[in-house]
Amino acid sequence: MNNIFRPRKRKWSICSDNPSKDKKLMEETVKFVGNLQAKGLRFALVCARFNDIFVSQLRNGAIDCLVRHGAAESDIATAWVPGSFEIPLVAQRLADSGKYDAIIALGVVIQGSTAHASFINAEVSKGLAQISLSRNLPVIYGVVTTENIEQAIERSGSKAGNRGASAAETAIEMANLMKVLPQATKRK
Ligand code: INI
Repeated sequence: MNNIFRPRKRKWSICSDNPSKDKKLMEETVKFVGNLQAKGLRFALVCARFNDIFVSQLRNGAIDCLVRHGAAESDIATAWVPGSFEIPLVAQRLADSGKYDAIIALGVVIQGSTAHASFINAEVSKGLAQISLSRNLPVIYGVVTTENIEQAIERSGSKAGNRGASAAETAIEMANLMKVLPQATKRK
């Protein structure tokens, strides 16, 4: 029987017989890592006013995180949009300005009795991913999608942390990672 189609005998992953050699090999690999130093980086927050009581908390968490990691307040801009559905268009404009190292989208979409929220979520996540890839810029998804108000409370600065702060941390790491990655060019 061809090797490729032979059933695997082991059900678990293969363990090395020389871990220290493996460790050394791993240390010699090229690594691209984004650090968490935000000094000198510029950020734009795009915040939805809908469910503002929660979004403001996400924004506070994001700004607090950016500043604690060294960002200057004057390097943080905020654009407010009516609802989460409007976030992608404004994120795209800010991305095209070339002024920011990362964009952070903040909103809270709470599921109601209709499918309205699901449609918003699908468009926002797709839109932000598209902008990020087409503009080659970190566009961070800090939109909280919940089934009810309690879950929104939990994610905007209480039991489940602050999703604005974690989005900001992701933005810092991604902005720095983009700086150390090789420039886009033809494969050598
Ligand atoms: N926008 C939100 O940000 N969160 C929601 O929970 C929400 N719901 O449930 O309706 C919401 N709707 C408004 C939407 O984002 C647009 O602003 C509106 O449809 C106009 O385009």
